[in-house]
Amino acid sequence: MMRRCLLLVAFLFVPLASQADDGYDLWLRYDPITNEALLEQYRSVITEVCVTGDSPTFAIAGEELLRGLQGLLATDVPLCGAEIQDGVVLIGTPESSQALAALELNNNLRHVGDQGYIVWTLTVDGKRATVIAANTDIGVLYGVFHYLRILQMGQPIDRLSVIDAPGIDRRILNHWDNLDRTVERGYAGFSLWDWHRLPDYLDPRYTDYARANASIGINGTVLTNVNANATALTPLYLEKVAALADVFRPYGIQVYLTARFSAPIEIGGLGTADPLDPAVAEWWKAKTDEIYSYVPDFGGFLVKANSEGQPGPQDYDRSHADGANMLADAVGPHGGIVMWRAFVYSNEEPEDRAKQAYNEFVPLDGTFRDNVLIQVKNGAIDFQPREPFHPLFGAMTETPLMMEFQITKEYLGQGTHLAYLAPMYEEVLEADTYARGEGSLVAEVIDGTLYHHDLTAIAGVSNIGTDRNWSGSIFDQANWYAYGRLAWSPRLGSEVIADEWIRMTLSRDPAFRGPVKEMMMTSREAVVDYMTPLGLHHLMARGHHYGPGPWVEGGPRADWTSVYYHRADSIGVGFDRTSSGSDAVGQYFSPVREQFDNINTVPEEFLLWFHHVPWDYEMPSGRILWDELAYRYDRGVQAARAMQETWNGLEGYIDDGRYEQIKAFLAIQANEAVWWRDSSLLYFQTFSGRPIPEDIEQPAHTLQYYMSLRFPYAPGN
Ligand code: BDP
Repeated sequence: MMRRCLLLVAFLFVPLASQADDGYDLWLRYDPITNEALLEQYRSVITEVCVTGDSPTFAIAGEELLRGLQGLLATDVPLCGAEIQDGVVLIGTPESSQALAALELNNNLRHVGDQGYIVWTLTVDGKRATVIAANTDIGVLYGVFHYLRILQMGQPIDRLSVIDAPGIDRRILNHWDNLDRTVERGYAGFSLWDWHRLPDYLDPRYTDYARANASIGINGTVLTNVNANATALTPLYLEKVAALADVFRPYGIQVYLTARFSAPIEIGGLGTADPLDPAVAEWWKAKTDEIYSYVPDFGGFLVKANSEGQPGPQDYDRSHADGANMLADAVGPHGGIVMWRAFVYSNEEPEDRAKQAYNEFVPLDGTFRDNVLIQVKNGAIDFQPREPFHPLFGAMTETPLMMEFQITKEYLGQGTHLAYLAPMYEEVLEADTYARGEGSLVAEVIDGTLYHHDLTAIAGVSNIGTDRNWSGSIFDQANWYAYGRLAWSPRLGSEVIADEWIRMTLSRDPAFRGPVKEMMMTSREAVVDYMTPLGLHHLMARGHHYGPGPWVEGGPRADWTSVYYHRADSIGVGFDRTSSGSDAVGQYFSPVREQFDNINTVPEEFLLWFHHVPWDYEMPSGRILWDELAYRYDRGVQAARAMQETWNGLEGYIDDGRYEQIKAFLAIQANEAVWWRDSSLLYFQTFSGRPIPEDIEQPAHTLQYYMSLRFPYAPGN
């Protein structure tokens, strides 16, 4: 009955060219399974592959399945013939396969929507089969990746009953890529988008990029920087955008662009960009129609407006809603959306920066078009090593909010430090806003369940560039991976994800996996400790943000200095955001508000975020604050050294190329942790006037030395 089996072209069976191991293959290595018993078991369950559809996406799914099986089982798995055999892996939809239609899977497929799938062990035409079925071909592709992950995880496959669908519909990467190929806050080389050679030259990496993203369920990409350039919207560039969209489409990836709000002036020849001016609205409509003529499934616009010098509706005394709605009306008829960023704060505004986004957006709730999402960073300041969840989550009931995480580690050690970010993402997603009483998690705001929104999305600021290993460092690949996995399943634990990534990317050897997982799981906390312990934040160097700069003051904006945030003086340190200070706590729901407001109940990790605390304040440990601060900084250093030591003991488990790079980067991290600790303590000591506890290593240099360091060409600026 399997007459629709697709004959895949023969080159699929050619072994992959062996490459120098530079990490290019990411988590899609499909290294042969070496456990003989497992291998035998898998080989007995899997005898052939049947691809029952014939779209480009089906072809990709079939190719991936064969490629994965060939790698993992170290044998060629044939395609099925007209009659299927025991052990067939059958992929398709009820439309593509009569056999699947006959199985009456519809009841189950009803639950998986247009992106989910089932992976089931079934009897098909009297034969033992593994069925990967979905309602759409993209669902099938996702199912194939899930199935291959099961094999890579070494799990049993003889009685599969997986049913899975994404928790969030739009899972998007935000590339802060400029048209000159520099990447704002990029630490992995230049932009992948070779604009100058597009559309005529299609770098094979575009395909590999799409494949890697599809493997973790990412289905959208904003190609351009939020600090936008209107040139990207001109025909010359739209043709290039269309070429990329054509490559990405069969992988289920939609393209989005950033819209520079002043584009009607800059490339449209108008005298204004006032969103309520009919000529402006007309211009955007025409421009949007033009974009859709190039990219029929264009996703929509991401907009940074009236923030950090970007133009916006407030330049014309209009609101964010006026601006967003004007664009929403333009993309709406085409099915597009607008992602309007809440990352707005103004230097002219005397209000605590942490409060400004909430103050701007909450009053606008209910005034946005249905196809507008507000894109909110995880915390109210800016992607710091640790921030309390943004008070906007839960505070807007009528408007869908989407999460913006940063995958690139602008504030967590940039291109070298190991900081596995999934625990940080998880911490925020699992935070309870109490917006509708206990159990109103941030994850439920984002996945639409809390306020019943159908439009759901999540964004991660990409850490991908032209470096051969994509992310600049091997461990940073894990953050791309983890972002995708959490975007698909926001409640999936960070430890599970670490486990997957290690097995798929590095090694399946338990003697290796255990210690490496431990390194990953403790890494982000180490960074918090040696950079910004106890709720300190925004203490990095000016501009490039590389390295410590707690002394940064003066300059164009107070809210771009460190002293604005730590407020150290002879009495103590920390930002008083309590009800008697800036009252940022007032933006949270009870009882979170009261918990943060009270120095006795505020979680220790947010102490100095919300409170200005005397140097001699007695901490729960029994130490005074100053000593505790010193121990936290030192704890971070010790943790960085411990990671280094662990890794140094793991030589031989993976190839030398990746091993040595990781080793060198961990050494950089350990050194820079010392730099952060010593310079920060020397600086804060000028206020506390107390000695660094004797049992902590004393700084090797003076404060003046640390303050004199300059890095004029640090990347990503
Ligand atoms: C900050 C970055 C800056 C971005 C800004 C943003 O330093 O480069 O433009 O966020 O998100 O963290 O708009």
